Amino acid sequence: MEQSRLSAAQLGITAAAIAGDTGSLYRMAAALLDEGVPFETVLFEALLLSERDVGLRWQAGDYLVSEEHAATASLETVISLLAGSFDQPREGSQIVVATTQGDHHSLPARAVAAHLLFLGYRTTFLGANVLASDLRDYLESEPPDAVVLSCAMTVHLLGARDAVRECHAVDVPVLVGGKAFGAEGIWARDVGADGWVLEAKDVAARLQSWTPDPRRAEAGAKNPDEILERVIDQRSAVLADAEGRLDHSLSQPKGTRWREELLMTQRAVEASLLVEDVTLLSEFLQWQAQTLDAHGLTGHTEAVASLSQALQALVPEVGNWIGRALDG
Ligand code: B12
Repeated sequence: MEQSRLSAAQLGITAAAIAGDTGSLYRMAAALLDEGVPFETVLFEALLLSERDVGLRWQAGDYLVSEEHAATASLETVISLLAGSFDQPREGSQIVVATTQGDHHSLPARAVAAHLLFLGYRTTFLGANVLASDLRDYLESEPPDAVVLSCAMTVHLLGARDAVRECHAVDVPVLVGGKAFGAEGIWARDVGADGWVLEAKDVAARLQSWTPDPRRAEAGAKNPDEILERVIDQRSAVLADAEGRLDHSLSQPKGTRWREELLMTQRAVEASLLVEDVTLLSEFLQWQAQTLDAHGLTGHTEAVASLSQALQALVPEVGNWIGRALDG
């Protein structure tokens, strides 16, 4: 299919998505399929690319959060409708697809599950924010050939490590993907993944070619050391201490937004300590500063300083970690 036709279709799909017009969006996707456009192309180069565009344009301030929500909900509904039109095969490889605990970014994983089902895999999609213990319970009853684990944000990497550990405990290999694993998937090995894939559309090909060894992957994985365990134990005390310090340093009342930002920063500190890579925290702090600035919120420096001082006071061993990340 010529690229111009596909780009035109994608523009129409994005417009319908932003308008929350799921019916038109579905009809556009169905029309492409009727024209003989491969399912993968409709899924990854029309529907998912629209989401990526919406995400980037929201980030640039062109779209409201509510418009991004409308678009995501419409695209997710249409992908579910298309997936619902494929019968679950009675036999063949069995794959469980899940989004990491704490992570609500389920759309890419839903698209991966739809694609695998289309290709004839017995596929189960467990949705967003799947607790590692729940994932284990699900696998224990009928261990699948593999788990595909999605994670969009580095702040959820400890959750990804927990999920991989639980999968390996029942000898199920894990293929991971999503922005959380860093460029080139540098942090995938640290969470014990048996494989990493950059693009959602390439999962099926990797499942065909990989030779996972869960025991070897688990042996190479990182686990929280004694100091990180203490940081995790002290989470609420550190947060309360940091909030107290922030109250004194901010001129205007801080509101709940700062609590969310402090919580996310704490998780980024923990994730960077798990993978023993301060650049993870540097990248997070840079993104946070830019995003808060784009949203007209001042006080990022004070917030980061208050968290750094709270860590210094309660877990002195990591007191300079934020400082090192800021030095970049
Ligand atoms: C939609 C969305 C949401 C929706 C998700 C709804 C849903 N059902 O999925 C909702 C509203 C829930 C949400 C919430 C939040 N979000 Co959000 N979200 C997005 C958004 C706009 C699009 C994500 C998406 O699906 N993109 C489409 C995919 C296809 O594109 P992609 O990620 O580039 O994926 C490609 C590859 O990475 C890879 N890939 C991606 N996932 C996977 C998975 C597998 C298995 C594989 C193999 C490959 C793979 O393949 C894809 C295409 O080929 C992004 C912005 C963006 N630019 O991506 C922000 C974004 C991810 N969100 C962000 C944030 C901060 C949040 C919130 C904290 C906001 C808040 N303050 O509440 C919350 C956190 C909720 C939580 N606990 O997870 C930040 C994360 C930044 C960071 N530091 O990591 C982003 C980047 C926005 C931004 N620029 O600031 N979000």
